Amino acid sequence: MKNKLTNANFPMDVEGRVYHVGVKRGETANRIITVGDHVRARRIAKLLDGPEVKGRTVFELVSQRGFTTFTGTYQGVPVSIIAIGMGTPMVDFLLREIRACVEGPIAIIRFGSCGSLNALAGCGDMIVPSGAYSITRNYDHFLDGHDTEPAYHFSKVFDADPTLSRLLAASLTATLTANTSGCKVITGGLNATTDSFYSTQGRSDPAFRDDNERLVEEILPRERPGTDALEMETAALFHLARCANPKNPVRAAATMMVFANRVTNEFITPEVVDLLEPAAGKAVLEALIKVELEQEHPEKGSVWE
Ligand code: R1P
Ligand code: URA
Repeated sequence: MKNKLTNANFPMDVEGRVYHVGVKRGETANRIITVGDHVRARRIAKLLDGPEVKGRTVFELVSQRGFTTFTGTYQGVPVSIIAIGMGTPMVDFLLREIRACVEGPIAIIRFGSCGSLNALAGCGDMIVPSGAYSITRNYDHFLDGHDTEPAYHFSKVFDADPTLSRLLAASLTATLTANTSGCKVITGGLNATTDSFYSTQGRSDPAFRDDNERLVEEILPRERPGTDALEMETAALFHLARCANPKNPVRAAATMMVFANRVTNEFITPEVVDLLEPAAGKAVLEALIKVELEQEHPEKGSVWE
């Protein structure tokens, strides 16, 4: 049997499920945490209300395209946690498809990992950026006769939602000070979102021509001073939130765990990740349920009812 497409611009199946994330109306909340790693998503989902609150069970859906959605309530407030994998195309799928399934405003926090360019932000610390920009590889530079063009392009900065970011920073500071030893929360700097973990993050690889030897130490500080973090999704989220129809706004903020310090070359240990992820995840949930959302429309027949 063929699926009937109700809208050629926005394919959904006969049940109203979006094509990649796989959810339908009532399976995602207006408040969303998005992460890369599905193990991290499951860890956070364990903090959601259980059967002791109105007999609730957490809804879970793994889509064929690798998106994992958990929806339930946290302290009685509907929230979704969605693991998307890596990279900006996945952010585009996520935000557009969730928008098509959720009525009213959306608040979304990305809870990711990053490489730190700030000597003060060591492994296990948290960064809450005030804005994000993209660094993308200029394919043309690598064509014969075009190597005078810059090899990498820097976008302008897209701001995080200031209220959501303030709530997030305050919540992380309060929770992490109580739960982990000596974890710092670094606020106010920028995040660079790259289209590669390797070339655009200045990691040299003799297997390929990347022309990136000066990118991180020299070009980036000159182009965008005050950059604390390098990762692969946040600028796409802030950019698309800004482009959302104002009748149906999207408020977006982000926080990143420092997994690699690019100044000192340290890398986080699994033991620190095991301690940090649930503690920071709790802080992110607490910030997310505090932000005020105008005209929240609880969906009839939703999975959290
Ligand atoms: C690269 O290892 C991945 O880690 C970071 C980057 O943005 C990229 O997705 O975030 P996550 O840990 O959320 O996946
Ligand atoms: N995620 C990234 O994108 N880069 C790092 O160095 C670490 C985590």
